[in-house]
Amino acid sequence: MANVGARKLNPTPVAIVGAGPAGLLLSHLLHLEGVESIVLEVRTREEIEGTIRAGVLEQGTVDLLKQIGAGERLAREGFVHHGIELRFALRGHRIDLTELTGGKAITVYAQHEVIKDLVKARLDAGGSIVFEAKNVTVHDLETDAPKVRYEKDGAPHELACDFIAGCDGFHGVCRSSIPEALRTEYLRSYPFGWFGILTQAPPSSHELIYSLHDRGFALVSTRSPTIQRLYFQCDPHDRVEAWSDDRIWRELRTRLETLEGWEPKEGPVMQKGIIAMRSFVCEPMQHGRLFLAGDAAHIVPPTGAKGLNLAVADVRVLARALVERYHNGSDAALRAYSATALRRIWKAQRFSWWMTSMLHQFPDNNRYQKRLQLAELDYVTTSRAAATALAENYVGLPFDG
Ligand code: RFL
Ligand code: PHB
Repeated sequence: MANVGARKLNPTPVAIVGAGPAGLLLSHLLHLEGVESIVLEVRTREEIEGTIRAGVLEQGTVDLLKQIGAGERLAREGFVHHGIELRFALRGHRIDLTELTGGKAITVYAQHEVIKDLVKARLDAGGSIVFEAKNVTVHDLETDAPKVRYEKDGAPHELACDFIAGCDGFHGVCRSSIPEALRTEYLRSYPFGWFGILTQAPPSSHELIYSLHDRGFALVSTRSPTIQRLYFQCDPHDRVEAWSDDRIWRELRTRLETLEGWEPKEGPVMQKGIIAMRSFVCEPMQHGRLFLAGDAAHIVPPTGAKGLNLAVADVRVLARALVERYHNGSDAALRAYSATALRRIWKAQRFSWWMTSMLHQFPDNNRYQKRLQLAELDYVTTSRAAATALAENYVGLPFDG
């Protein structure tokens, strides 16, 4: 990487592509340390603030959002959960996250609410977010004067900067700007998807329920006292229209049944969709002056609730490295960015893969493998050591671990 120590500060030191959790948080973390940035987002503010995605925030994510002044509504409206339930063979088993991790918990607070809070924090601080930035391309990555080109309202723009952060998600343009010969991609696809619904109903449970049933996985989550989020394993090629409300609730009732006759609280389905499941990592996460963060560099299946939290962990490392660069003139942390971030990413990959493997029906699993799955669940719910391993991963590994 070329040295920028002697150069005058660029008017836009850091160009950030993508206003998801990664891009917005990076921009705010940098701002708080006196490093300015511009965020370029292809969608409108209404679209990014309305996209339904994740719901579970790790303890470290919550602590960080509070620390940077974007956690006030989260503290008021988020639901702190101290445990989760694993349900299999028609019985529920509680994992006490807080007791097993020495006081940590998770918070259920929708990703689009985090986005609203971060957009507000950026705009209140005078930050600049260019919405509807079309045809974004990144250039001269291997020089010390990289550029981002884009169109806004039909007019072309060129942004000169010192560094580019590719926070543009899995389908963005930044990752593919790293020459193919210089990156290695690791991919695992799963032979199923998740059918997700939002329903207008009271909570069915005060903690999340992850259930393995002969017919497949189901998950009970929540959003508010009146809106619930539930998922069930489905054929990834299934059609959303093939699922009427009646059929959805019949499937959920079956997959969540217990010996005591547990049933979810039902209501009208307000939104439904099918989510693909994959595990993916791109290495390295940097090329010249381009640094990837979040889904742009890696994807996990949602079973471990790690995607958003990993994006947060990445930009924390990246922000620190950029700040060190600007404050002390040292490139060391930037050079190490990919390797530092990947240590935690691969652990989250392992956890997400493990939760997914333990809790889903795989079409080619034979009887033997199905019994192993049940043995794994039995072990996790009866051994304190195994439950602790789940709990410490679920609430989130240390940022620097
Ligand atoms: P995002 O959120 O995809 O944001 C990328 C942004 O970049 C914009 N963009 C571009 N902008 C300019 N030019 C381009 N060419 C661009 N291309 C794209 C996009 O419009 C977008 O605004 O990536 P980021 O910031 O890395 O954040 C990642 C998280 O969004 C993702 O990992 C999570 O949603 C994953 N996830 C979960 N993560 C959790 O931590 N806990 C959960 O409980 C959880 N549940 C989930 C999930 C993801 C789900 N889906 C739909 C995949 C549940 C679901 C159903
Ligand atoms: C959610 O509430 O959307 C959610 C919860 C737990 C997961 C994934 C998604 O593992």
